[in-house]
Amino acid sequence: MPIQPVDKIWMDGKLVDWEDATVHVLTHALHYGTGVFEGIRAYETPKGPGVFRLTDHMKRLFRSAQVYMIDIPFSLEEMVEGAKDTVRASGLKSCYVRPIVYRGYGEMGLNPLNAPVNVAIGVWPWGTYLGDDCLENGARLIISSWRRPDPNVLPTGAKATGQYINSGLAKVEAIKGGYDDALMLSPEGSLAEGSGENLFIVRENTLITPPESAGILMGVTRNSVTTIAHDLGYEVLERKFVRSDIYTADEAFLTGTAAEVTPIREVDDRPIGSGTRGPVTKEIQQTYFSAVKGGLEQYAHWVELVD
Ligand code: PPE
Repeated sequence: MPIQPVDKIWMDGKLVDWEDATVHVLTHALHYGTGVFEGIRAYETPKGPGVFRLTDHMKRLFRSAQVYMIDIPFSLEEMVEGAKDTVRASGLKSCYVRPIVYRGYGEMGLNPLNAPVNVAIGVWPWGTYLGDDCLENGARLIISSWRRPDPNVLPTGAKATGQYINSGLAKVEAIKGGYDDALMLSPEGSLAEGSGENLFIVRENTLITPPESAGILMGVTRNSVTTIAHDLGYEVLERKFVRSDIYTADEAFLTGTAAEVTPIREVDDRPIGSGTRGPVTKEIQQTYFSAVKGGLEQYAHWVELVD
């Protein structure tokens, strides 16, 4: 996805010009993946840009930092305000928001603890993650030969930059095979999640999603969708399941900030249910899109207005 520049990026507490937002090539995180980050979306609402669950995303950023013993030199409130400032400065009505906390320049070697901690927040326009067709008709996925790591190999619950080379292997395998994206298994072989999305399957009136112990990122969208599904009267179970369970599901979909709610139309060349977006997925997807755009009173507290 080519980046479309905007005017400003927030770096270490100040808005700087986009082209000045650079780092040294000996930045620790570039060599060792020692950064933690977030992905957030701001949507156009009747009251101006609203950042969806901004505070919850920033809380996860602090939890990811805690796992890697990174002290973020700003408070939660300062990070929230920094994100709003960056969205405001962009002049965009809707955008993707990317806060990153990373070990900077000044130390080499595997001990990261003496390297400085830098913080940046970038925003840019980002359309549908897997394309408009996937959002409407569903994505074609493979189950990757690359698995998620055991949480004692890499803590999958922390959103660390270095961990994404694992997702990248699965994504490339899928794209090279002509698919839209990949699902990944846990080390013991249950379904975990997509390369950058959480996973749900639907059986009659029940939604099933893998638990944290399957080695997933605890998605904010996964949480929003769970709440929405309950409110719509569906049962939601956190349960491990295997590949034949998704082949035989009535419906399946992916959730993520970038992917939003993306139906799954095919897994490993097998059509899921009707082979297109199912009715439960459609209902949840439409409710989610109304919520993020500030159109539903009961979810208004999720929308954090910039102005
Ligand atoms: N699992 C993984 C591995 C993951 O990267 C994401 C977000 C999720 C689940 C869903 O989490 P949440 O966004 O809180 O619902 N992936 C981000 C990265 C996208 C990218 O390509 O970069 C995102 O959706 O922003």
